[in-house]
Amino acid sequence: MTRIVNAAAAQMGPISRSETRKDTVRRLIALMREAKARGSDLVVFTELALTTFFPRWVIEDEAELDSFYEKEMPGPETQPLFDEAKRLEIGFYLGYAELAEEGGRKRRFNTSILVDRSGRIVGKYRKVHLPGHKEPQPGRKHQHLEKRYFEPGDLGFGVWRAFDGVMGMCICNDRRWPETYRVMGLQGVEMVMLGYNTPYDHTGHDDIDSLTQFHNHLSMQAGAYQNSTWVIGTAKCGTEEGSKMVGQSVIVAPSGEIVAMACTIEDEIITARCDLDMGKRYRETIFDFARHREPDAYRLIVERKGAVPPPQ
Ligand code: CDV
Repeated sequence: MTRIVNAAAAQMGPISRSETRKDTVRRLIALMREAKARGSDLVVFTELALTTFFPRWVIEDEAELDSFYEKEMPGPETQPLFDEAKRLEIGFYLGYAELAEEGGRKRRFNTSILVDRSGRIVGKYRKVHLPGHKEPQPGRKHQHLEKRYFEPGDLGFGVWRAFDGVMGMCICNDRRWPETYRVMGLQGVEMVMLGYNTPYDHTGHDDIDSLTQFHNHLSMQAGAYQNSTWVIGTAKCGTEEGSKMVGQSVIVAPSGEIVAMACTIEDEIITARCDLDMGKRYRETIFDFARHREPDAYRLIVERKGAVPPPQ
């Protein structure tokens, strides 16, 4: 019996600072309807899909900063998205800024959730790899202050049984780190969903930044292939508040091949018929972890840290 997930990536063009939550949710619902009309069971929205990418600014006023975060999920403004998903019987991944009251203090995370076809939240993930800085960097046209506005995620890289398979989540910069996929791969992940906001000028080095599109795909294709999993990567892109961000949202097969890719830098749905059993062929041969991985050897190298003789 084959296990097929008809999946969609819902790429978004820019969200301006003045766009209301209500308007953004309306955009997400329009994308969700299109995904459903094209036969999708699951739609993957982007990172921080409810607001502009606010870590590009220093925001001193706490009330203003709080306005970019969700205090509950669903809340009054996001409930319509859940209602529509339930009505359409379509699942979704959604990235958003989370404001939690835990241990008597405010905690801020860059979060994603997985919602099933009945509108129920089945999984939650908090971004682990936070790029950028805590303090504004002099001379930068756009800041990247994720370290100022979020704590590193404290939920690890879990996987969830849903959509007839083993589903995983990560967010944006996580996609560049092999550990992200491997921790999920070791738990048998079959589909990794992620959203991203990737400005072209993210390192300030022209030689690196000119490869932004290449590195975007390279990391997702490698993660998919090396862990025998589907990867769905959804961009927020175009020029948002003067910051140019990469598009090229993709659906990547366990072979590492891109099977669908966005061709605009606007709101756009891409879809693919994802056979969850496709990864099995890789997991049972070239990437049979039980037969071919050598965890003891990896540990030896890590434990010998510092033991390598310095160059003569
Ligand atoms: N939102 C992100 O995590 N962006 C980073 C950029 C800053 C490098 C990314 O990895 O795409």
